[in-house]
Amino acid sequence: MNDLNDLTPPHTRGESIFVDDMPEPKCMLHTAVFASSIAHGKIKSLYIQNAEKCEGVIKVLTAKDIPGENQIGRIIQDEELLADGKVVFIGQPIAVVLAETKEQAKQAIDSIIINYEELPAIFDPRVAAKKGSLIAPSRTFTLGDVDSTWSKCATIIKGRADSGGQEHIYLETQGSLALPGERGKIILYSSTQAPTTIQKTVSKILGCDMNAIEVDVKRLGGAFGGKEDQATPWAAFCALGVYHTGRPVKLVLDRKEDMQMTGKRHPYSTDYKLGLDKEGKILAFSAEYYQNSGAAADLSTAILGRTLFHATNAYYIPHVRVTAYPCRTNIVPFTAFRGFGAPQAMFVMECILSQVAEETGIPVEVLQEKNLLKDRDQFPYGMYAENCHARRSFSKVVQDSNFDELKRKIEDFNAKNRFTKKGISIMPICFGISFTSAFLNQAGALVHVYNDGSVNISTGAVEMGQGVNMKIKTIAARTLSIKPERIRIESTNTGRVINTSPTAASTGADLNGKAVEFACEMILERLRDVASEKLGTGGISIEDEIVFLEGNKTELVWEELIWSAYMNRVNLSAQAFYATPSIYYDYEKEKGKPFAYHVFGSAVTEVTVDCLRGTYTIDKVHVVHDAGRSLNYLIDLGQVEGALVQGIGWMTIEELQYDNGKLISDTLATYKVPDLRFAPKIDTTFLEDADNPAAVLQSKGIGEPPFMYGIGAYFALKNAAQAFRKDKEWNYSSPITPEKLLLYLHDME
Ligand code: LUZ
Ligand code: MOS
Repeated sequence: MNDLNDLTPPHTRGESIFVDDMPEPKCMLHTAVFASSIAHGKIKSLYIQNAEKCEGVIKVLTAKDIPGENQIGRIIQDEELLADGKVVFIGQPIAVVLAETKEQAKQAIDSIIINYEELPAIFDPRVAAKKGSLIAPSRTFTLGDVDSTWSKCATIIKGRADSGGQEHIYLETQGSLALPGERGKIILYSSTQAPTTIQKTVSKILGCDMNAIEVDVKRLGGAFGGKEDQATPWAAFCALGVYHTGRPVKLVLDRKEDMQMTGKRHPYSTDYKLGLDKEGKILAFSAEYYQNSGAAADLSTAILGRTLFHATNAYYIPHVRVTAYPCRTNIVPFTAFRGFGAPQAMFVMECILSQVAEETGIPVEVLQEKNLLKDRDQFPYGMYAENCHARRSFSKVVQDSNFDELKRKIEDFNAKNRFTKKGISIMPICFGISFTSAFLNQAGALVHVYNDGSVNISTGAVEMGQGVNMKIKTIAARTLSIKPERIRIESTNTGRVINTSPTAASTGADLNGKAVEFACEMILERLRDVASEKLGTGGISIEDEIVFLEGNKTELVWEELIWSAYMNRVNLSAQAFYATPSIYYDYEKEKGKPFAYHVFGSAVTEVTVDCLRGTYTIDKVHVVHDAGRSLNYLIDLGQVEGALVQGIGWMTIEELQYDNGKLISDTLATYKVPDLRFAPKIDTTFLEDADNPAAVLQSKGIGEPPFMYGIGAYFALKNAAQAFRKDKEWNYSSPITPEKLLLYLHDME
């Protein structure tokens, strides 16, 4: 019994196979992508003939070579696979060279001649909104009556907050390998979170049925949302290459190409207004969010929705009106990224509370505490908080971190030190679990028990380092009551599990795990009948691979039971399906119950700023997180820590820099991500007694929620900086890079 499909050992030994590690088939072609160098314009002429004459080049693909529809838009059909006549962002694919070697393909790119007629481009979402350049109509959520409440407020504040984008920096860049099959079939290996999206889009591009396309995904070297929609073009180019040449085709982007050509987290710019009573209780909140959606919809409209769903974060506000605009600009389409629009909204809410604290003198943690959600509080979208741990996690993190004493110590330190200042913050979170598009909340599983008792499981879940395979193995082992070592998790394959939803929205284990639980129960049911035949009627159970009759141990063990089932011609395969019950949403009214449940938690962040240099360290973060009943402590701990550090990166050092729509921070030298030394000490506690009846084995989704603890770093840094410059107005703009902090500290703006 080996365990080679588990996460850790093969990874650390370098044995795990990713797309680029697969044995290369004979006659495989390599590719290079020719992309737009202007942000907006007409293609007046495109001359590829010289490239086709280059050594080793077999063919150059352009829009003309697409036999089906030149369209990759999933929610809105507004994105061409290959630019046809006009380009709308820098990095937009125009042609793909197929050649015998990667070097030959890359070299041929230089021989392509293109002439553009440049058109005016838009990069700022507010400018886009003013010009009516929207991806889709705006959406507005309302609760209570905002307009008549302002006059009842003791304090009203207004302001603006801006947050930057974020590059995913998955370790494995985007890529795909396509193999020709018989009678038009194409087998695609792809680094994607969404095998069915690839299958469907490729079939549309090629003008064939979905059953002609098989997508297989073993694992990804990270994704973080970046491969929910944006894995498609690379797979489509490979498939198109197979279609035209009959040869295997591979395309794996290098880091720079990946950074230049693929979408990132959406930057947002937001205007807000908030009113409170004398005691600091929030009465009314309004906001307009301008999402920089980029040049095509991609997942922007769904992300915009999640922004509105998280506008009030973990707080209860009785009167709300929030509107969000998906603004079309001439930048690579922005896409899903861990949190999916919620971090942007939650950042705004904390900016507001920080500003209120400054203007009223009420400490921000007092404002936060006073307004935290409790059971039966209503969200602006109509759902009520249930099993709400907002207050519990907040008071626990305050207690566990010794917040009051820490704060005193920091004030003390700051009084004694002129050029080094410390800061502290608390960041509560509340994140809804379920795809907000209700139909996506479905999953299938296929469980096989071979006649030697070993088990093989396929689901729609994609392993991307988040440990979903380990969780699925745990669920199956617990349900069947067998050793996890007997279970192997198969690749995710559209031939075995169909119509898969993307592994996204922190639902991978919830949805697919539940389908696995159902399938295992179906097999168990049949096995109990087999055991009854052998042992006589009575209550049959299996515990730790031993069959029990009426609670008494018998001689019958798992392997024999399975062999008997096989000899008696009993079906040892089961396919099962799960669809999250009781969720619904009315888009007309913008009301419903979009989420199966919410995840809560709170974090305390401590930082130190060198006020002469603007540099800083994120010293320590205390997290109290609600993981339900964790399926795997180490995996969930890893998700909390990884998400937190990624969130801190978004808020602090990760800065996308554009020059007229061209990304200039397009290497890991110019785009800095947190490393081990930058990461803080992290002290994580999971809430006890936090069962969750709404998900498999009382667990909770873990992938995205802890990302938003990272927002605390921004406000801890503000806290420290203001200990140095008490008088100065803060500009609510993230990331707060050392450069920006230095400018704040020393009037160099
Ligand atoms: N993807 C998606 C997501 O298609 N819908 C969602 O609601 C979502 N939420 C978080 C992350 N990815
Ligand atoms: Mo997502 S942001 O692909 O869960």
